[in-house]
Amino acid sequence: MKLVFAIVHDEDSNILMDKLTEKSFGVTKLASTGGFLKSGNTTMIIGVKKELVDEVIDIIRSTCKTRKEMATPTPMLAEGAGFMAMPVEITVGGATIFVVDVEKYMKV
Ligand code: 2BA
Repeated sequence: MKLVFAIVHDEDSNILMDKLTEKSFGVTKLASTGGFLKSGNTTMIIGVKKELVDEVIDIIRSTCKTRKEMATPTPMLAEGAGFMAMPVEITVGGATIFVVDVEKYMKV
């Protein structure tokens, strides 16, 4: 058993949940916040048999798009005194995925 954590864009989250549940994967959706942009994103938790992890990742890959977003560096990140922070373009997503082993899985 594996646990897949997928951090995705809010706009992709509902369609991703629909596609996963259509294929009978169990999924839990959590509201989360990215540390860098300090804006909302969505974390999906999917418990799945080891041999089905790649199928889950394929669904995530085909659903979650990369996006360009603007971010303004904080003064701590800026170099030099009197720095005027200018927004910079960054690429976010499609998805940041972690796959971890599950020691025990039960429903009681
Ligand atoms: P955020 O932390 O808000 O990061 C949003 C995007 O900002 C990142 O997209 C990346 O393009 C950029 N970024 C992040 N840290 C940066 C830095 N120190 N300097 C310059 N640009 C930076 P993604 O890499 O696609 O990450 C999307 C979201 O996935 C992140 O939102 C965070 O919530 C999560 N994430 C990414 N890597 C993670 C990790 N190693 N552990 C936990 N969560 C992670």
